[in-house]
Amino acid sequence: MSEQESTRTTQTPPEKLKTRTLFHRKYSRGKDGRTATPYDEYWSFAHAVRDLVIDRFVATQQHYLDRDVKRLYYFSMEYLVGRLLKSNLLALDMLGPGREALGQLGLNPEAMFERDTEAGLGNGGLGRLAACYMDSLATLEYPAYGYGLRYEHGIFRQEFQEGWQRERPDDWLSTGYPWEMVRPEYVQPVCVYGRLEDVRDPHGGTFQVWTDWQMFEGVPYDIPVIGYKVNTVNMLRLWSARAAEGFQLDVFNQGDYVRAVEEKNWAENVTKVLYPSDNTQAGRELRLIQEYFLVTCSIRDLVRRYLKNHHDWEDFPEKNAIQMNDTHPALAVAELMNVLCYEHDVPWDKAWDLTVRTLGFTNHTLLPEALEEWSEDLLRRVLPRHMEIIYRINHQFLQRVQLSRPGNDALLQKVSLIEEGERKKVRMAHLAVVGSHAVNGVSELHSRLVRERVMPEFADLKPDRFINITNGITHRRWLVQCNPELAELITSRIGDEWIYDLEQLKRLEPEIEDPDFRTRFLEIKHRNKARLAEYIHETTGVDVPPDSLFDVQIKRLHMYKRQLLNAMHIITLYRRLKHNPGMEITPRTFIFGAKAAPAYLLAKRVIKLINTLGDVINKDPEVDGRLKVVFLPDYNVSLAEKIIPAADLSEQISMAGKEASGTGNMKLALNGALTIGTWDGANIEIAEHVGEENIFIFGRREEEFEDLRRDGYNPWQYYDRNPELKGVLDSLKDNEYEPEDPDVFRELFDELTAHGDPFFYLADYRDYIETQQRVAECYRDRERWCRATLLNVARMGWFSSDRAVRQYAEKVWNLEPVEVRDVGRIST
Ligand code: T68
Repeated sequence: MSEQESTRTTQTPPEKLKTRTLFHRKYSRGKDGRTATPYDEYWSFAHAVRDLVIDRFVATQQHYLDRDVKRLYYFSMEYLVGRLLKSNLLALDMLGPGREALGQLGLNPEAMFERDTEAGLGNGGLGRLAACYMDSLATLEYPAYGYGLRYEHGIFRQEFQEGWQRERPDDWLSTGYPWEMVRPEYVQPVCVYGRLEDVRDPHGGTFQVWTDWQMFEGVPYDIPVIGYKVNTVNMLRLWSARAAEGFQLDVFNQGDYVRAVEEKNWAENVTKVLYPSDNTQAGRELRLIQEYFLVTCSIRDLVRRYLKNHHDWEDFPEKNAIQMNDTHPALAVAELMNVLCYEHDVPWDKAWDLTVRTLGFTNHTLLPEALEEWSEDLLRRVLPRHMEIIYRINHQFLQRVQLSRPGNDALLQKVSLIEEGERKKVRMAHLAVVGSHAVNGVSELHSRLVRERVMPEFADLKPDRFINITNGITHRRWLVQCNPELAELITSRIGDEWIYDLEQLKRLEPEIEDPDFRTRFLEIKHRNKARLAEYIHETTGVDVPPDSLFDVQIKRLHMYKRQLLNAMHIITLYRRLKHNPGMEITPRTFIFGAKAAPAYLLAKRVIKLINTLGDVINKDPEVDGRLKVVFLPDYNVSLAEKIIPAADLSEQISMAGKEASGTGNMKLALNGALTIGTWDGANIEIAEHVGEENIFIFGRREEEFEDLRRDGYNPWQYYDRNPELKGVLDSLKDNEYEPEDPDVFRELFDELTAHGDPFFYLADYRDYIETQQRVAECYRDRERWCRATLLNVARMGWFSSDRAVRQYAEKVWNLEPVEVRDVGRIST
């Protein structure tokens, strides 16, 4: 096909897509209609869609360059992108034409969307937040780049074997990934290890050079990020590690071929695999190298871009903002200093001023086990120059502290970047706070706790630096795309303005009084549930009644998130039914999705327990289908898109003070699920927005746990005083559910009793069970339930990531949107 032919404007959008698909089938895949596999068809169609954005992509980048705009660089070790075929079509306003084109080609659109590769380059909320923000940034026309790592293996695939989690490698790249474009011309060199050596300068002084390092390279792969119905196409640039060209030539030349190839392999290991733990620090050398690799490649890349238009450093913070997604990229503080001072001869104090004005830091957790600290030995061995830089930053910082709060040695120890002790450690959160002009938490409560509990000394020294920006979600994926019928119903009532400005959903409120509106909403929910029930049947063989209350807990498995408390509710109901099989009960289907970190044995035991409960309860004739328990394997973004539109009840039951924000809570409420939740993270703000009468909040508040702890919390007291709770716990101890292995749940029992119940399950148990009772009663009153869910939908607009990103732009990045107008010919 000639260039002219491919850009002919007389073709309709479906025709154009069809022509391009056939073109790629032939010229990219070398296939025809007889030989093409379903994968070839998918690949060709995906490329056809990709072709449609290229003009905008090129125009956007050119526009940024010509106007020399300020850019945001989002640094994140994780991006849970999910599938892109449908979302890209949606952003291009081509979902209908896309379906039509596929139909004309004799292909099934839904099967094609299911075949689309899911990029699972993250663990949970933090990675998914990064993906939501990329979407909002492009849609709101902010000049922004995501920088991350192209892990060869993303988050593991989860299978169950006799109820136990088994991990399998995720091979997302094995068949090629159609959305990426490799850019070998922007390769960056990376140095690690080696030592600092004193060298004499010509004036008789000495300076230090970093020598004997090992070098490898970062190769960038770009994924376009398409703004919704705008010309802006930003990019996510992911770095892949490889041996440097001409690598170890000397070793090759010495004839030690095998060793040379082994070392080549070493470099390629750097981006081999995503560390699969959320909210814990891996503490491994390779992880440190990954973090540095991200930071050094990205900083060198953005500095290169800056120097295209600039000859000095004065404007650097006016043209660049870097956001550190947690402390994982906190070495950016030291690396920016390294690049400015040692490679571009910027004087130290000047470089420090530029660095602080450029960087921002988001904290996502208060859990002590997640706060990153690297041993000084390790950091010095891997990055000797950076260790020196960190010492110098610390020295200057402590000097300033001493000036403003003289004679307070305890304070100096507390805020130091270095934790003294037998083995010194570098506190990455301190490095990030000292090196940034803004530090934010991700919900009101969490930001307050960052200030008051984690870093009170810093908050006292730099009160203006600490701010809050509550998380948000992209409603384009999490409503328009995953729940198209609800989206259409909304549009039929209030027009489609809400897709651009989610707060417009408020205009739905008067509609709620219309019985026809409510009926249609209930019908949609029912269809979504029936579809999910079908999926559950296909994947687990369990039949669940679509009329039952779909009670959903989907998130990483963690003791603080308390999936086990949910399981204790299931056991409570089951035991009640066994004692009184004729009792009235609201039929419920409990749906779980969660991966446990492979080394988190207690969490894996909770998975085993829930699977065991499912095995027992689902086939117990006395239960008679009134309770069902399913644990869907391999929870990921695509599965979330199936579950969320079908949920009735959203379980957000973490111990208060532990869940920094949560974002699943927002997605579920937006899709018409009611929340049962604790006073934690963004739940509190959701309650404020939807009204406390439209959400089920229970349990103790964060301050109450502090008091309980101080007064000596004793879980046995709860055990002894509440016979129903005792029965539930004893059934775990004695394992009434899997008699062949009598001790399998003993550890869970011990955790909640002898080990002190660190997440206060027993303290919240009674209120949880009573609140669940209220949920069950409310659900029976279909009218009341329906009004409450619709009020949730109508009042969740504030939780859009568009709002969150605007707040970052204003409060942290000082960033303006830029309309990309002159695209030339757009090929859609
Ligand atoms: C989550 N954190 C918070 N961490 O738990 C959640 N950690 O409350 C919040 O809504 C979300 O961040 C977004 O702000 C994580 O997801 C990780 O995944 C993680 C990964 C590696 C190391 C530590």
